[in-house]
Amino acid sequence: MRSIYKNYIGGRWIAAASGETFENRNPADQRDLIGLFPDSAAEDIDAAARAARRALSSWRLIPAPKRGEIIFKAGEILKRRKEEIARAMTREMGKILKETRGDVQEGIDTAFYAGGEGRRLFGETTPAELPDKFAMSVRAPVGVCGLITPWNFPLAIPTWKLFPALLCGNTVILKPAEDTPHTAVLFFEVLEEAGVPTGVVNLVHGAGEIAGAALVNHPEVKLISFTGSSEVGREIAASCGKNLKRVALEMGGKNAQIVLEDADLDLAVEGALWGAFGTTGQRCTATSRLIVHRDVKQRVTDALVARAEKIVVGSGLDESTEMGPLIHEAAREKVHGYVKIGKDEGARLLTGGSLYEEEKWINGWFYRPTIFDGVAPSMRIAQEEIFGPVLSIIEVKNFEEAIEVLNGTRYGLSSSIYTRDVARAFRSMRDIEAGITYINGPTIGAEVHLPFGGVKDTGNGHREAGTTVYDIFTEWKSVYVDYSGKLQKAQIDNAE
Ligand code: UN1
Repeated sequence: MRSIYKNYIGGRWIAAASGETFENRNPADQRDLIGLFPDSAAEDIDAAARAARRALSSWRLIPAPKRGEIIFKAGEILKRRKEEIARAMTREMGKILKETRGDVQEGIDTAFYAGGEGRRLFGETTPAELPDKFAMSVRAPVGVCGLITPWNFPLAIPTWKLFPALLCGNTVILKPAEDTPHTAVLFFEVLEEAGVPTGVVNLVHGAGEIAGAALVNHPEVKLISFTGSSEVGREIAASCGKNLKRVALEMGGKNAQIVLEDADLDLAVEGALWGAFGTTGQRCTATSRLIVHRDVKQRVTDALVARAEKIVVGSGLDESTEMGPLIHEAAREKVHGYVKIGKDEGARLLTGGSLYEEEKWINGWFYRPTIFDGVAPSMRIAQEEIFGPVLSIIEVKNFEEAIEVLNGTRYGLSSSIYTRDVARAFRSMRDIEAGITYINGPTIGAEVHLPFGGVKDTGNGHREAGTTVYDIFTEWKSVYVDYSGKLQKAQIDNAE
C-alpha cells in the first residue's frame, strides 16, 4: 500500500489544492518508496498564510511563559518519539542512526531552551533623560513567518526556526525540503499533540521554485528564514529586498581545519575524519579543507587515508554503518564532477573518487570517502562547496599562511585549529573570518545555546540558535512613560 501524506493548514491535514503529489524515496535504496507528498503551489501557500494570519491575533496575546510551556511539551514528545523519528529520518535522507538520533536531540535541546526563554525574552529598562519619565524596550512578534529548511538536518533546523518564532508570538508556515517531507510530517504530529493552537503552525510541501517562491512573495508573510545554498539565498534576499521583508539566511560553507606542527596528531586525524565524512560530508559545517603544516603533513595524510579506507559505507539503518549515501543522484553527480575537476586541476587523488559497483551499494547514492592531496588554495575543489565526502589537503609552511589560506574563500561558517600553543589558539580566535571557531575540535558539532551562522557569503548578518535567534523573530519597541504631568521635550528642555 502506498502511503499518502498531507499538508497541515489551519489545523487540518489536507492534500494540495491541485491534488498533485511527488514521490519520496530512500537514498540508500531507491526501490524503497517512503510515500507521496503534496506538490503544493501558490494557492496552498495562500491558504496557509490566511490561516497563520487569523491565528496571529490570539497567539501573540498568549503570555510568553505559556507559549514556552507548549514548546516544552513538544520537546518532551520529541524525547518520547526520538528513536522512531530518527529511524524515519535515516530512511528518508540516509545519514546513520547515531547522527539522526543526534538530529532529534538537537530539536529536543532547542525546545527546552526556547521553553525556558518564555520566562526571559528580555528587553531593557533604562533611565530616561527627563525627570519623572520611564524608558524601556520590549519585544513584539514580527507576524507570519515563512521558514524554508534543508534536508541535511530535517528536524533540527526546522526546530531552530520554528520554536523561537513561536515563542516570540509569531505564527509560521514551514516549507521543508522536498527530500525530507516525512520528517516534517512527524514533527507536525508532535506539534499537534503538544497542543499548538489551530493555524499557529502550518506545513506546506512542494518544490522550492513553486511553493517556496510563493511563500517568499506572499504579502502576508513578513519574514523569511532560509537555510540552504548561497545561490538560492541570494535570490530569496533579492525578492525580500524588493518588498522590504525581513530575511535571515544561513548558507554555504567551505570550512577548514588547520593542523599545526605541535598538535596532538591522533586527535587531529580523528577530528578531520568526523568533520569530513560525518553526514557523508553533507553539513554546511563539514570540513572540506585540511590545512596542514608541512612538518607533519605526511604523517597526518597517511593516517587519514588509512582510516578513510576502513570507513564502513552502507545503509544508515544498519548500526555498524559509519557513512550513509548522498541524498540523491544529482548530488552524487555533483560530487563526482568535482572529483574530475580536482584531477584536471592537478590535485592528487589519494583515495576514493569513485562509485561502488558491487551489489550491496547498487541501489543507493553511495560514494567512496575521497581525499585529495597537493591541493592549491585557488583550485576550485578548495574554493567551492562540494557537499559530499571529499577532503582537500593543503600544505602550508607556518601559522600565518594557514590563517591566510583558511580565510581565502567567499564563505565563513565554521573553522577549526589543532594546536597546543595557547598564543596561536587565541590569535586564531581573533583572526579567523568565520561565525564559528573550534580549538582542538572538528568543524562540526555546534550546540544550540550559542549563536549559529557565518560571515561573508555564508549569511546576511543574522545568527540562529543562542539568544541571538530571538532578535530575528522579534521587532523592538521602545516605550516611554511620562508621569510628570506636563509636556517634556527631549533634547530641548534638558539641554544647556
Ligand atoms: C548544518 O549543517 O546545516 O554543528 C547544521 C553542526 C550541527 C548543525 C549543522 N549541530 O554540525
